[in-house]
Amino acid sequence: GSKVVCVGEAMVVLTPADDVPLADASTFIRTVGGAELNVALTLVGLGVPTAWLSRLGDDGFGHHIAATARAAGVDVSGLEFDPARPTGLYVKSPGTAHDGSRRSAMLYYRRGSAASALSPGYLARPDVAAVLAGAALVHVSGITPGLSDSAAAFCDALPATIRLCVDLNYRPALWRDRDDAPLRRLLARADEVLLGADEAAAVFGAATPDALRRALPRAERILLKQEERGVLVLDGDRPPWHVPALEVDVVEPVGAGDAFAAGYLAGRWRDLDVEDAVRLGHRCAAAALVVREDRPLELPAWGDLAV
Ligand code: KDG
Repeated sequence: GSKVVCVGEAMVVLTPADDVPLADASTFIRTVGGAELNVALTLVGLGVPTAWLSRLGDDGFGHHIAATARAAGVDVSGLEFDPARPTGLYVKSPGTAHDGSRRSAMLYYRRGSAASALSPGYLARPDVAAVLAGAALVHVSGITPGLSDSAAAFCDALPATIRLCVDLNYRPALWRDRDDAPLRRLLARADEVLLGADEAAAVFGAATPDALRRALPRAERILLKQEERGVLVLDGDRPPWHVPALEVDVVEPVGAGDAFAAGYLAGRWRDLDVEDAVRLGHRCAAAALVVREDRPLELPAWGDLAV
């Protein structure tokens, strides 16, 4: 296969049009979000042939998401529309993050969504099997196994022969009343794992190279993201090495991890060495950090990888 195939829930995103608290907002800007769709959209922006697999409600929001992905050039031939379940939604609530910062809180309206009904049966659809047959790599986040029991079974049923990249994307709210064993299984079979140091500590109790290599024995490569300090690369038997991030004035962090993943995967897809691919990831992440939007508005041009 030659495509990158991203798999996971997309949602419509509503952001107050003015920078006012949600309680006072009457006008909203509608965009699309969801970790794997964000990755897919940035990948096509970087010129990588990309497909996105998921389920959407057979409703206006679902058709808007599909049209947005299709117009951007993402292969959406494996999407399934569900007449019985809605498209998920998330709302940004400016300046109300629970940690007391000025960050936005994210309010999710996704329980029972069409994507939460992902299941092994979806994988058996001929159009989905055809997309997977064309995959050079499948990218999925740790959000997907947390959506429901059937979505966890879907992750377990992904063919063992595919090359898999997992971005941990730890969402405590999804795991509060759910056993995280499916998440651990997904990570344990991944060829490439992307995770933040805080997420590693939350899931594995430690973020040291030794602890991660033990917890992720199959991973050929682990990218440990250390916020503004950059990324620690654990690559096979080589000693860990560090690739510093770019210094930027952060406007809104949502989506930076997805942009990083897309830049890194695009670099690898284009046969850059790991270090240059991580650099490209950093540049895409920086471009997402300096805008309110969840995805970069401007992407780095090829042939211009000096940091
Ligand atoms: O990484 C950005 C995502 O967090 C956002 O798009 C929403 O997929 C999402 C999620 O479940 O948090």
